[in-house]
Amino acid sequence: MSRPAAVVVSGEVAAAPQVALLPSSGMGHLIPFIRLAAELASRGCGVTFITPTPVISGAEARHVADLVASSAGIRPLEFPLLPFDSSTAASTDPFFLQFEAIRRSAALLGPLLSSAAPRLSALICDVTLTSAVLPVAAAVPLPTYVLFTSSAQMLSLCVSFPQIAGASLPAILKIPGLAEDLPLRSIPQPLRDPGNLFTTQFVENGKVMVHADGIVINTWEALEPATLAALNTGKVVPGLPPVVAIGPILPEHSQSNSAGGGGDDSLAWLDGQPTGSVVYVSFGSRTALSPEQTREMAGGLESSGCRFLWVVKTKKLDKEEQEEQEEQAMEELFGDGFLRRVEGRGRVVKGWVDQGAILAHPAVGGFVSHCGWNSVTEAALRGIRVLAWPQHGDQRMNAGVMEKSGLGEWPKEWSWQGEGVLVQGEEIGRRLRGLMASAAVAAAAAKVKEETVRSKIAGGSSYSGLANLIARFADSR
Ligand code: UDP
Ligand code: G50
Repeated sequence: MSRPAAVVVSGEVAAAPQVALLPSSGMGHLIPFIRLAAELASRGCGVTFITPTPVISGAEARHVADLVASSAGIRPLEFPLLPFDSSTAASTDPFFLQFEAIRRSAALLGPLLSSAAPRLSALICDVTLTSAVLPVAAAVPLPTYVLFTSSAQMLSLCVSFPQIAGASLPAILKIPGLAEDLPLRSIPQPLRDPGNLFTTQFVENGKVMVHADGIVINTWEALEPATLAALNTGKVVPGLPPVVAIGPILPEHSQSNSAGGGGDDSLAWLDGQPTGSVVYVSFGSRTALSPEQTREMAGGLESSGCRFLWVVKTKKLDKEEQEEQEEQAMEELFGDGFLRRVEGRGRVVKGWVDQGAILAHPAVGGFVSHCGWNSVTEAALRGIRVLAWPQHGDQRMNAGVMEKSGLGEWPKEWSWQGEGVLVQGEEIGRRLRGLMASAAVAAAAAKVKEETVRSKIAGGSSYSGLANLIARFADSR
């Protein structure tokens, strides 16, 4: 792909904006940054891609290496972190601890940003780092935008939570400016504990969002029109900078070939399956079902009668997964004879797959998903109907947005992680059969796809959102 070296601003040729991107940790935060880097480069921006090191997962390291190798327009910049003693931190979640390690190293960013060549026009930093990074970037000085990697509804919670938070939260939360109530059971679990590290970061980030030059968000007008309007008219909190919807940030075609870690031939298997027949099953990059729930899932997929491609995770971090004794663990996990009984119509894979490419494959028609926000956006882009089974974090809120769009169904009574209630295989099979047989859901999902695709092509809302953003970068040089 050829890349223009300059952008045209009101008839004149201006120097290309130079944008630094600062992701945090976890594939759900890294992948949208990688995709944004590719979109910005393809629209003529110079991109400096900052990587806080060491990274905590093998998938993260491979993805960054692939991005840098794939595009001459993207310059890598390493950001070595200070040592961080996590033993006294108020969380054991490896991703929250990595957010904290990056936040505590933020002072080291100043010299990196001010000495970058060519001179930077703007910084886009991950939402999890906002309160630590904004003051450092302001001192450079460098205009700073936040990439919000979740929904507009989640952004509304984030910016209003500092006011709502207190010793006890009501069973139903009211977010200013939003028509719908939010049940307490749907918000990320750590937020119910005011002392949790995630809560501290979330509140600090929410408070300072008003000081950013803009909030770039991976959603789009057709998906969350009322919420975006409320955010942009000061109804959620007054004084918020422009919330610019540019989603769905598009999957990179070349991105994950080597990131697969080698050997995944799921796409070749899909080539042999009938159109729209396969249900893809995945709970994202950082969520493992319990062994008992995994066995019920196996029973559910078997009894549904559907063809399926199931990505199984048994550990939160991929490093730990590689250490496991795989062969033996698999048979034990699913119950005797499962793999033999579903042979031909079902495929189980362990490790990384190219989900963007899988959801784009014509054989795939359904998705049993934890509703990580990236997964929701990828399913919408391809019109894949979703059976939502949120597990933790922002996933219940995401499932709510997904269901409201018409893309799929969310059995709200299904438990989430830590509740210790097993969802029975028969129930999973029944809901899945119902979803795949529903003509109404198929039609609604097709409509979501059409609106989503339209938002990304020339003249569409997200296409224009990104164009306006780039014009602002150019102005600030
Ligand atoms: N993903 C992938 N292959 C995998 C697992 C995940 O390509 O085996 C991608 C997926 O397409 C998405 C991201 O990783 O872009 C995961 O983000 P999401 O927000 O869906 O969930 P999380 O992993 O953060 O819970
Ligand atoms: C992880 C998680 C819950 C959760 C998110 C996670 C989000 C929401 C956005 O990444 O991405 C967000 C995260 C952190 C923060 C502010 C906003 O400090 O378990 O909601």
